[in-house]
Amino acid sequence: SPRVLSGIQPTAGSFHLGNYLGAVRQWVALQESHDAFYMVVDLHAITVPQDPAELRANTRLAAAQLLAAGLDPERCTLFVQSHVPEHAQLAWIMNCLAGFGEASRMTQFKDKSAKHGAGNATVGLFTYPILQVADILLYQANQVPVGEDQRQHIELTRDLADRFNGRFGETFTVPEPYILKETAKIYDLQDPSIKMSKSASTPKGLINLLDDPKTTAKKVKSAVTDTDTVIKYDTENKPGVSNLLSIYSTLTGRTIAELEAEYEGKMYGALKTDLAEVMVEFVTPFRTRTQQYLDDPETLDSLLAKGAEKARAVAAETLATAYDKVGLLPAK
Ligand code: AQP
Repeated sequence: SPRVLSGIQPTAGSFHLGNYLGAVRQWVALQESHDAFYMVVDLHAITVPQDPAELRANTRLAAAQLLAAGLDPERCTLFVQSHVPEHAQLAWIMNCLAGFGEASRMTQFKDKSAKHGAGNATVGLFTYPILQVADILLYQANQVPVGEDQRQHIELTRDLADRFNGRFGETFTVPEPYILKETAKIYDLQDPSIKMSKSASTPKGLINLLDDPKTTAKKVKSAVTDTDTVIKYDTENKPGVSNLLSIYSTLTGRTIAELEAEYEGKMYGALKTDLAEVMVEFVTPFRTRTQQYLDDPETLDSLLAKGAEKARAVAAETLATAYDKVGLLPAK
């Protein structure tokens, strides 16, 4: 079966709704039909300063949330990026293939480095899209389920795979992005012109999945809409309402058209109250399940160790081929 690969950062505290709807939800679905590899990308996390003890705790927390969201270690390979050293090793090869100019054009780097103040960004942050290239190519992934913000990095991955294959002979599968239109970009609840993001959103605009459900309900109810009164999906003129409808539709499996019909003639308050309830119903069991996995760190760690072993078997083979193609002398 076709292979998918994706990763998520071990964020402090909690995944947010954008992470879940944009990516993790698709991961859960794809494990049924695909040979799926999913990882907690701790090497990406250290591109910005991290407290060592917190990073360790957040890595476990991320894995617990992925399991709580529905990843099943029997159906997918779930692991921690740094447990598979081949990621850093192939990244070096890719660093030596990528142009400085093309790396400089990555908008995620520009956005993220701007937040740290010009000149303060690390070289690691600059090359993190290239580590991502290595992440994907190591597994010969056919598809990469991500949010819209990652599209440019998948393009870079395709370019570098083509370049390597052209220069050294067919080696890497050229992957496709897997981005669902409806949830490609979840917007900040207070500013629907920007994506919901752990670093750009204000706390009120950001739905953390592990927030107290009361807080979540409050955030939904105070979401910014517009001065009109019609509940209609229109991203251009009604970005706030459209964002709420997308979230509502995805979480309930009901179409936008159905929701528009149901809320015809109703006030924004009614939509928000109902969506708040839907959100609470979603996050409450999610919180409980996450806590259950965290309460048993030994099981969690051994599950991640098994995942890393499975991942390494694939990654080591690809890396050996790439080293050989490049002309690195094998150790006797
Ligand atoms: N708002 C979003 N809508 C849809 N998808 C999103 N993703 C992130 N935000 C949205 C997707 O989530 C996956 C994991 O991304 P990540 O590891 O970069 O997580 P993050 O760092 O927590 O995401 P942020 O909040 O966007 O971080 P910053 O602020 O650092 O940039 C990816 O597939 C991503 O597309």
